[in-house]
Amino acid sequence: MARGAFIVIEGLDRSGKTTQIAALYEHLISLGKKVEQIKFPDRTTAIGKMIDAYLKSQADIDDHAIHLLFSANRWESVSKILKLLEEGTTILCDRYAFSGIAFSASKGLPFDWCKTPDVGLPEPDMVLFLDVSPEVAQERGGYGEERYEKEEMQKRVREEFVRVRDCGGRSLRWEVVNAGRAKDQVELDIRNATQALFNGVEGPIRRLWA
Ligand code: NYM
Repeated sequence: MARGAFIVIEGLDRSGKTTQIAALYEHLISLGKKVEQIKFPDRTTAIGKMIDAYLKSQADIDDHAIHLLFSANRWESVSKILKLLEEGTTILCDRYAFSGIAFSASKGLPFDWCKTPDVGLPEPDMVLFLDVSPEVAQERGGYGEERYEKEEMQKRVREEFVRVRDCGGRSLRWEVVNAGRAKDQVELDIRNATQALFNGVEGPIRRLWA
């Protein structure tokens, strides 16, 4: 039996990730596929609660320490991810290690240092990067109240995402989707890009940057 596909959706804040994941999820359900949505940070765990307090500015945490907590928050989900994939369930994941590097590096932490704690995580079969300019993102009702949700920071993060893509390694499939267009157009592009994965993937799950 083919294993489930591991699909990650990345992008700036307000790029439409949550809406698009929900749409793809509904599409897969309508096709009778086994599919689960996950998201990082997962704010429900003990580590996730510390991250949540940090993002809401209720706690101050050193930049290095919070970076490691974001990574630890992924590692604590690895057994669940592998189990779902082995059972043949497709995973749609809202943010992953790529956000981790892009956001921390944009604060000035060394790029390679940022990458190290995530080396060896399950590698996605595809990363869909929803690309939107910070200006368009801002027009979409403005950013929220959390840390990082400012146009200046988002500009730097977008640049870091390009570096993250370029360090992806040979096997990583990274598709850029122009997310500055109407929701339905973006939805169609995402469906077309991921269609070949809907029936699962042959072969073992690879490890990120390992
Ligand atoms: N974020 C997210 C990071 O800084 N590092 C990470 O590893 C991850 C996964 O958290 N602005 C940032 C990006 C977002 C914020 O994400 C919360 P969301 O998708 O709004 O819950």
